[in-house]
Amino acid sequence: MKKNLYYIEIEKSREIIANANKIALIPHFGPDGDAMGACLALNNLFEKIGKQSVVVTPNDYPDNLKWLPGNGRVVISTDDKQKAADVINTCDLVFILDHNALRRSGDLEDVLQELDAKFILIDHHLNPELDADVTISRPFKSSTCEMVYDFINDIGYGDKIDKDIATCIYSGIVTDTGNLCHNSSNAATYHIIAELMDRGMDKELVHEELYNNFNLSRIELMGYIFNNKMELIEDGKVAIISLTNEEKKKYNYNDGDIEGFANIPLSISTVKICVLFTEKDNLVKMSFRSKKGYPVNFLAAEHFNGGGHENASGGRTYKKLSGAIKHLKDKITNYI
Ligand SMILES: [Mn+2]
Repeated sequence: MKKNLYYIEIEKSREIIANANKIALIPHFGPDGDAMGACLALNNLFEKIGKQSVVVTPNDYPDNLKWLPGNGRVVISTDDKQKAADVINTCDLVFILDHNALRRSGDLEDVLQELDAKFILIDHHLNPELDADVTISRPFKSSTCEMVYDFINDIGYGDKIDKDIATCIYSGIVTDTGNLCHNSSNAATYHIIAELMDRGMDKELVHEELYNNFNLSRIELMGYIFNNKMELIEDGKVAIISLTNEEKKKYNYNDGDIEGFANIPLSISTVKICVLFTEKDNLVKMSFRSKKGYPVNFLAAEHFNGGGHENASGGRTYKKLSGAIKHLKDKITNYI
C-alpha cells in the first residue's frame, strides 16, 4: 500500500527525534497561547522521555500564559540574547511551531539560519516558506496544539500525554479558536478535548488562569477603547478600533493586554469585519477578525503586508495611524 505523505513525515520525525541529543522548541514572535502551548507540550513530552529540550522564545509573552506547566524553564531572547543564542547553538533538532517562516522567529532568525541542525515544522498557517527536514502543514486545523496532539500520538508517545501536556494542548486549542468560536467546527477537535480531560486536564482551571487573570488597567483600557475609539463604517458592517502609543502609556499597557479586543465588535449583529490598529514603535500593526463568509486573509495580504487565517489575520504598515486607517477605508469596499 502506498503510504500517504503525512506518514512519511511522521516516520522521518520518529527517526530524527530518536537521533537528537538536544531539542529547541521555537514559537513565533509575540508568542500566543497556541504557540506557547505547542512548545511547552512538546517540551514536557521530551523531558518525560529523557530527551534534553528547551523552549526559546523570540520575545516576552502575556502573563496569563505564564502558569502553563514547564513555563519556568523558558528562555526569552529579549531578556538574554546571548543565552538564547548559546542554547540554540547546542541543539541538533529544532521545532518551528505555530509559524512557518523564520522571519517570524524575530531576533532568533539569524541564529536559526546559521544553525546546523534538523528542522521539524508543525503549523496551521497557509503556505510554509521554510524548507524544513519535516514539514507538517495543515491550514484546516483549529490550532498547532491540535496538530501537536496528533503528532505525539502518531510518533508513538500517545500514552505519555499526562495532565501537564494535556493542559498545554488544550490551552492552545481554546485560545486559538476564541474559546471554540471559530476554526473549530470539526468533531475531531472535541474528541481530542474529551481525551485531554480523561488525561486529567482541568478545563475550569485552564479558563480561570487564561481569562480571569488580568489587571484592572486592561479593563479600563477596554472601556476607553469601545467608548471612544470604535468607528462603524460601511453601514455598520465594518468596525475599526485603534490604540496609539500615547494611550498605551496612559493605561500601563503590557504586551497581550489587547488580546481578544478585535473579536468583541463581532458580537454586534451588523458587524462582519473588525480591524484593530495598534501603534507599535514606528509601525502600525493590524488585527483582522471576521465572521464566516467574510475572509480577511486576502485583504491583509494584498494591502497590509500580512496574511493568516480566513477569519483571523494580521498585517503591518509603516504608514502613520491615520494613513493606515484611511487606506483600509479605501480598500475595504471590495471585501464586504
Ligand atoms: Mn495558531
